[in-house]
Amino acid sequence: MRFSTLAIVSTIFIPALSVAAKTVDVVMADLPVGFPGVGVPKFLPRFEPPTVDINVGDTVRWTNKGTVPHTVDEGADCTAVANGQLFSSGPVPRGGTFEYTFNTAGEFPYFCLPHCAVGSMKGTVSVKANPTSANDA
Ligand SMILES: [Cu+2]
Repeated sequence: MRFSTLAIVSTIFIPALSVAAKTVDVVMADLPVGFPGVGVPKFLPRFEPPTVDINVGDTVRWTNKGTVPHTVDEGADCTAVANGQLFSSGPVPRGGTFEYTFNTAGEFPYFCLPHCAVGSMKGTVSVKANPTSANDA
């Protein structure tokens, strides 16, 4: 009697390939920075967490839990992507949210327009190719 490895592997892994899209939260607020216990605690506007890892098809939801408006602008070094900027929220007020669904794999640096110069309000979304996308080609 032959043992069908392929059948067993398929049975185990096919459900795992159906990865449901998810939403990941990032907070925008004045949060403590620096080294705990050293000097006076310092609060600066920033994104928390500053880096998120997601899969293609997932959504990032930024929520402003601070007191002043923030933006979510694709770009590095406080400079917006010149052409084809994927996302630019405009001012997100206190309590407001901005969402973007990433449909392409890659690294997407972003920043807050009014607070990038402070040096603290930058982030990166790292998007991995979804395992199922290999079957979509
Ligand atoms: Cu800001």
